[in-house]
Amino acid sequence: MAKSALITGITGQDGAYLAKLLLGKGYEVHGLIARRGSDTLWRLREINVLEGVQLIDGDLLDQGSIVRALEKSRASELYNLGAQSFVATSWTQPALTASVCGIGALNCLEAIRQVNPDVRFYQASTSEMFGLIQAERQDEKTPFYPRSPYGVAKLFAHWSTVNYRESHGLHASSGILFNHESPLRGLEFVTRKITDAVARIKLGKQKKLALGNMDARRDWGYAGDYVEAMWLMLQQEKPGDYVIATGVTTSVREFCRLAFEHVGLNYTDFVEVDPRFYRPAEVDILLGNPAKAREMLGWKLKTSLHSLVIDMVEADLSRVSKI
Ligand code: F7E
Repeated sequence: MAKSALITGITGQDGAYLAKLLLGKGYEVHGLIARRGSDTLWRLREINVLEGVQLIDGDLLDQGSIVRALEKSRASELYNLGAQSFVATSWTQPALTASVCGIGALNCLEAIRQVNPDVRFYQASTSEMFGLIQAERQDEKTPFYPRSPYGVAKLFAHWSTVNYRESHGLHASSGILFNHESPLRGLEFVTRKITDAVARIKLGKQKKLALGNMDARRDWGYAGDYVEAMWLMLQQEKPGDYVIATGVTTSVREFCRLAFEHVGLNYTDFVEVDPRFYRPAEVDILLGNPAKAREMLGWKLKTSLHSLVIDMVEADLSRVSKI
């Protein structure tokens, strides 16, 4: 019988790539879908997985709906990718962020206990938990110091995952993923904001690009590579926590330079700094050490930042040229 998986946040970037990966491995893939807001199925459509997945109505804030989704899907793996994932919004909607990112994870863990404690659980933890970094390269042993309501909420979810593993013996793992991008990234995040603007400027549909802190540095990888690590974590005999990162840190400025350079433009001619995009507390630099994932999971990074930038710019050129 085919294995069955349930994904919260299936309509997001990672949800779409994970659905594709699991379908390719012969899984039956179910996605919890909140049906709040506008149509968010474009990613599933764009990478041709919408037909293959089964969507179940439910919400991370409604534990009963997660219970029902687990029962209906008979999933043996639950991937909790649902979130209010835009850090800047977490200052204007801190309680919503805490509920969805924090209590949402707890609701998943409780639902597993209720329906079937053998269901394996993946929690989408994040490098935002390191925030004001306490070590030059962050790994699983680095102390956390979140700098945003989002980071704080994710830390609650992370420790709940550890706690349910230790208290109830659940196979619950936490992937501490550093920033990961792709052509499916939302436009509010800086990488996609840049590649979309590069395409619009190149095609004469936009004149300038306004950004915030261009000196912030991130460890940027490709989302398609990172979802593989999620799956690998749930295939291990024992659950655990793993940092997933590239081990290279790059500034927003350098990302801009690479993206504009790909279309033969100089970013300094188009980018303006607008303090409106500054954050109340910034995470200045992140740099992960994925040695444990390499050794224990056999996880390998396949995509370089340079080729990721090119893929994102090309995808946006193609989209913008059709508007
Ligand atoms: O910002 C700076 C901004 O919004 C990156 C989420 O997936 O990764 C992501 O969080 C950096 C920050 O991502 C603009 O201040 C400058 O330093 O792309 P971002 P993020 O906040 O790092 C982690 C791992 C997650 O878990 C999150 O869910 O870029 N920046 N100018 C800007 N950022 C944005 N968005 N827009 C600007 O105009």
